[in-house]
Amino acid sequence: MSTKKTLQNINEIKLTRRQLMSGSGALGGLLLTGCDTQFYKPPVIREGFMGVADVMTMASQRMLLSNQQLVQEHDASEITKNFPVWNQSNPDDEEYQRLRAGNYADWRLPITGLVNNPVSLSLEDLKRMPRRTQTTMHICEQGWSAIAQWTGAPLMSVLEAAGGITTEAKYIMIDAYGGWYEGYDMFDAVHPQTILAYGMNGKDVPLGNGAPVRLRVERHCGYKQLKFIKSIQVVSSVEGFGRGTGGLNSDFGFHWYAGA
Ligand SMILES: Nc1nc2c(c(=O)[nH]1)N[C@H]1C(S)=C(S)[C@@H](COP(=O)(O)O)O[C@H]1N2
Ligand SMILES: [Mo]
Repeated sequence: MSTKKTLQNINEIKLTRRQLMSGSGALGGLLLTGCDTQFYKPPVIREGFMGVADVMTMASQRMLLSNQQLVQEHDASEITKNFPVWNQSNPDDEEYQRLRAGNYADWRLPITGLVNNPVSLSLEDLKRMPRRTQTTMHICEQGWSAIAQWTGAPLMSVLEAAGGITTEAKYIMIDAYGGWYEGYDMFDAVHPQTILAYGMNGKDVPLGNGAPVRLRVERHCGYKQLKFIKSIQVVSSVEGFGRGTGGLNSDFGFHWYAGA
């Protein structure tokens, strides 16, 4: 089975949480691709790093941020003319289609779980927050890459808007309309190039590229760049999500950590 076929299959399957947990709909034994040999390098976790912060204080952010490398940012002239639309391009989801029909005016992003003040942010709220613009290369594990400029709110700012994380917080779980979900560690959550992007190449993120908001977590392969974001939960364990591996793609045999 080619890897291309494999991810297409993932998208063709109607993934309900129950199916995932019971294991039906499982593909099993997937081939791993470029990202593991070329890009896979486990994160260096130092003892005492996690759970230091009550809220994310300046000091704890510094600790998480020290030694974190930025990926290369490109010149605007290098932007790819026709950035692909890959896999899901328009989630077959009633709520999503309603939000889309209203131009996402009613879209809300709940940030819940191990945060001090759960909040629900509108698109306008996100746009009022600190913003970051970065021109980066997207590397899909299925063998293509393309450069785009992304604008959005740093995930760290969004967590701060929720009053910061609690001492038990270990992972950020993000659900998407259409059934995808992915988990991320705190290093990636507070990485300066980790943004909730609402802008692409100076315009709103187009439908096929994940409107209204998609994640950019720049050190990772394509499948971690979650589109059509629906909700964020801060958790201490990935148990109870899907098949319990911490993300849809790792549920199907890909590396959970897909970064360089
Ligand atoms: N919700 C959702 N997120 C997703 C996907 C998807 O199908 N659904 N595909 C992933 C993969 S494998 C890649 S390469 C990129 C593709 O992003 P693009 O459509 O903007 O090129 O989104 C990632 N995030
Ligand atoms: Mo991908």
